[in-house]
Amino acid sequence: MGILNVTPDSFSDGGRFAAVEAALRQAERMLEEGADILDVGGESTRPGAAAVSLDEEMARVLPVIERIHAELDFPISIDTSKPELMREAVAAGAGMINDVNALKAPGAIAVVADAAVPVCLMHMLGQPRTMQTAPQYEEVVADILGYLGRRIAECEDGGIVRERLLLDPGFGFGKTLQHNLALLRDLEAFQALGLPILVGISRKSMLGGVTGRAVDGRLAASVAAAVMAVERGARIVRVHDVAETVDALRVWRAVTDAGVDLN
Ligand code: 9MG
Repeated sequence: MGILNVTPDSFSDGGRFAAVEAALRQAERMLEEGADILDVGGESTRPGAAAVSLDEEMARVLPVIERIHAELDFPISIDTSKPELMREAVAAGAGMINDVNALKAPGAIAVVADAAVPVCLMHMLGQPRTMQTAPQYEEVVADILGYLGRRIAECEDGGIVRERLLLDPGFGFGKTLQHNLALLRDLEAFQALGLPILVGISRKSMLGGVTGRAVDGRLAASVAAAVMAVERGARIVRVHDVAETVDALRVWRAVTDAGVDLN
């Protein structure tokens, strides 16, 4: 899953039309590099990020989704927690919803039940503005497994069929470095819930915590983490650097499959 952020930076040189064209070019590149899904988002979820109004988020992402849907054969996921935008994005061509808030906004479950598209439920402790202030768990893996299990039940009660759900432990969302490392080490435990696992680790601060590198120096760490996640059962990895991740996963796949047909 390639990440396409549509943020104010993308409008700085030439306004919204230029931003849509730039987004289309970025999408084309990620498709060529081997991404299977494009995740389009208009509100940053980084710790401390400012909230964006519904109107602004819609104005950022809907023209981009419409244009990419019209031009490319590329499954699009909408990264949002706002039910109104989920509905409009699906109408504009998105075929999946990625919600870091696990459909907790009022009305979100009903919108998704109606839209009948796959949805990723991610765990987050707190809200982006405050989530990194001393997050605490009794036992991080068990606590998040319990949370996701409860969200699955609430979604099913609200009319979303289980087969449309994906799960994400939410690396970096209300977790210390030690929590994040434990989650990656024990990612296989999430297979117990019987649903596909999606993870986003690309360029995140946990990798800076281990390597001491700034965001633009975390490529090797991101690729290594993606391979470890897939090895532990992740079905989708959400990444900035598609070409490098695809190459690494091709090597992992070739080694994993080697010798299967020998006997
Ligand atoms: C939008 N977004 C940012 N980080 C993410 C992560 O780790 N997982 C998912 N599903 N979405 C994310």
